[in-house]
Amino acid sequence: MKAAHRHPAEQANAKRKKKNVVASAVSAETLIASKRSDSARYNVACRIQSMSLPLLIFLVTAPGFAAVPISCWDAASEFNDCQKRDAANPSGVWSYGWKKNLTGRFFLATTPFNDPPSRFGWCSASGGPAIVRNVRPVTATVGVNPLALRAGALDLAPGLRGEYAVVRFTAPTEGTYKVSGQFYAQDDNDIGTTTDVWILPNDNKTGAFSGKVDYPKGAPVASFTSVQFQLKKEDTLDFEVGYGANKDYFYDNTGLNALIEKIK
Ligand SMILES: [Ca+2]
Repeated sequence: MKAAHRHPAEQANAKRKKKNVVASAVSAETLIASKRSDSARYNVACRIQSMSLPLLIFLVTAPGFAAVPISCWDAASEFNDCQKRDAANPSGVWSYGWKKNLTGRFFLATTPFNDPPSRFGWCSASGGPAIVRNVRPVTATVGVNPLALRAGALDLAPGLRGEYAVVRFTAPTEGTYKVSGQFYAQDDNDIGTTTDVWILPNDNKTGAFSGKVDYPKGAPVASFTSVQFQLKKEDTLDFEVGYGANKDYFYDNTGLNALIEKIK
């Protein structure tokens, strides 16, 4: 039925419904801006920010389109470090930990890593591996042969005996997940990062992404673009960093940017 032929009361209802949808969209964006650390709300942000308001209104009001099947997660911005009021590991879809070898058992890194004012995170009881973020909006310079940790950067450091630093994503539902981002050298000094880097589905090398970061002699960045994984609920994707072919963990700090999108 065209709007012009509607009963006046029905037209008024339609206007109120449209107004409510717009108000909901605006309030949802406001909510997300103030609560980015909450994964569930951040997922809503990704959905809303990726579409225009008219499209959002259509999707919310059209029969059968009440739920928008798009979700995304960002490893660095959602990192829940030890100095936060709601500090937790695991935190939502994310767990931070380590393995003795690439496909071995996953151990949670339950020891807080505190290096104020910039670096906070989690590490093993021995201090390494460690998963740390620069929580400040300026570069953090660390050490004599300096490590320059960019503002907001997430950093994975392998262990002395070849233990892998791991950021684990656990799929909240079954589906196809697209992963894009990069591992990159944080130790951009004379010695530099030399690491082997991986994205491992369910602790398995089959179907995994693998690369290496070699600041002194090779590529300082290992990028992964739209790599897809078919995951069941509770399946895992492990972003892992090892000490590389030189079997030396000194100056092996490796940055991680990873955006995960559930595309169907
Ligand atoms: Ca190395």
